[in-house]
Amino acid sequence: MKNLEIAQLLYHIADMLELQEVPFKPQAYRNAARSIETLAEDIKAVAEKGELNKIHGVGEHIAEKIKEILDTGKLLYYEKLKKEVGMDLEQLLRIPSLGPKRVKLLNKELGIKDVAGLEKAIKSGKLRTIRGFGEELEQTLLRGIELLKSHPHRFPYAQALPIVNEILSIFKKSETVQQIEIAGSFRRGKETVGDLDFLAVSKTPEKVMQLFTSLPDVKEVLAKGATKSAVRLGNGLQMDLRVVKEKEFGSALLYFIGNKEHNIELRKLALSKGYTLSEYGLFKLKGKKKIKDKNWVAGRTEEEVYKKLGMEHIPPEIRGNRGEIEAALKHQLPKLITNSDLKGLFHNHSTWSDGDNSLLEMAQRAEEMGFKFISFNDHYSRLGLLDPLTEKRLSGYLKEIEKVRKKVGIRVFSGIEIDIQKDGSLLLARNKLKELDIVLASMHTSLEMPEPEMTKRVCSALENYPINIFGHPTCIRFGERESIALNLEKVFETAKRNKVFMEINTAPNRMDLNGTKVHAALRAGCKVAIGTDAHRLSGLETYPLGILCARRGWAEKKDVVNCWELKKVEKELER
Ligand code: DGT
Ligand code: CA
Ligand code: CA
Ligand code: ZN
Repeated sequence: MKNLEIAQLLYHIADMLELQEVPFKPQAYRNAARSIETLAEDIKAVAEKGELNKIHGVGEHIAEKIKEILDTGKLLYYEKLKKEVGMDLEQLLRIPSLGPKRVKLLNKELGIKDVAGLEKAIKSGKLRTIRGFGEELEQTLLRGIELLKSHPHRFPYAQALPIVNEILSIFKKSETVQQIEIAGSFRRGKETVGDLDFLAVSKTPEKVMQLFTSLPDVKEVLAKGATKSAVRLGNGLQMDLRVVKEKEFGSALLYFIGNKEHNIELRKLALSKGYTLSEYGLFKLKGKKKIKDKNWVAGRTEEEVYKKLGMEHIPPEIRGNRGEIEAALKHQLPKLITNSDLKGLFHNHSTWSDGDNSLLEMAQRAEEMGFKFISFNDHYSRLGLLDPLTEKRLSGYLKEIEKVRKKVGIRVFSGIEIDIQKDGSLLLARNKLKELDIVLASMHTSLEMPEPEMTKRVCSALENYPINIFGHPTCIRFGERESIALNLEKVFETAKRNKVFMEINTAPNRMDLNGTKVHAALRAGCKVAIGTDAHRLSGLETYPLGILCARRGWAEKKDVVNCWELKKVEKELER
């Protein structure tokens, strides 16, 4: 499934057009990209039906370009733009605080073309000769460059998900394997993955290797051995596959699910209990003698290994050496939430702002999906987005929500998504905001502020307005921009005091807050709310991504507003 890949390419085109100061087109490309990244259906299938231009925001022109990518694997228009721009814009824009405007200025003034050039300009002190580029910004940029170097390209979880499902199903159908599972960061539900790690048990490993290295999307075979191979797919994603013995499958899974820190701690624990643990199994230590088969005590399943070590089975999402081993030894692991614990979905859009479906259609779908409530948070804004809610249209919107309430059997919360302005103010007064069930505040503009100002902006909004949810807190968009500079510790503290819930936004290119940040938010005493940020019916189906983030953050039902009884939700929303 190439949806996210194509969406990202369209975003890159938008950036390049913006740099060239082409009017309107960048927004058109971004709108199309946004629709495609939340499309539930495989875009290839949509193209085959000839229905590309039925996707919201995809007109004749963009549809043709998508077809070209699907048919030929590349896009000449994109290549041409890249040449014209003559810069490594993709990489440069991944640095926090750098937008098209600044990149253009850097290119004009200092001839900077790529990240290396930027780093040189900072280190030689040339950067600060440009107006608007002070010492503080230099530091932010340097940090961003370091981050970029230490994090080579990673793939969003949502982009890897259909690939993983497809590969597992191909192998299961092929009957070359008795068991196959995905390990690594993907299995831990991490929001981005470096590569994919598969593990299998087979009586015919050579057939498994053959099938793996000749999968349809494989572009390059990096290694092909008797029991271990590595390939790279057309989109650049690398995948490893190992075949292990049936007796070792559990211990190998434990090892390859990781993470590394978890493995190291577990190994230490095993030693302290008179065992030695490796990917080959758990063995009883007998003096200083070499590890022997007859000393093998466990390894067939993960459960078996954990049990022998006297602990509960630890869910992969929380394996990170963040206290889970101690908790499992005391049989006090958190009761992590699951998909079926969700009673409702926050943060949804409709045709009242930039969504494709009506309020009624969205609410009915949520009801069909078995939810007990839905909250609408259409954009309330002044500029930028096409057709946002304004003070004038607000009453019409609320009246229609009133009508929808009579037609569905679930609770429909009224609300808006309102911009936190540069100075921390909102466009609506407190008393107006209080008329809404749920005020979700977030940021879409001026994202390049330095940390102290940004933190002040956010905290001041949370202090001074009756906000219920702080939306997509870090503003990260995979492949497009890094997290903004924000002191989350201060934000969590302020949010807790003001009873503001932190959002887990499940747009596939956001997953914001991510798992480790959810963990920090919960430890700071905050509650989290899963917001689907759905702009059409299919967007409602992204909620499992939020469950993953919540689980990685050790969230139990009490921590996640979506899991509460309606009465409690209503009470906690009151101001
Ligand atoms: P990624 O691919 O960067 O998203 O992250 P992972 O966690 O999938 O890392 P990867 O693919 O390098 O390795 C898969 C797992 O194998 C990792 O989670 C733990 C295990 N592993 C890899 N290298 C080591 C190591 O040096 N020591 C230990 N104890 N475990 C390792
Ligand atoms: Ca991996
Ligand atoms: Ca790997
Ligand atoms: Zn938003």
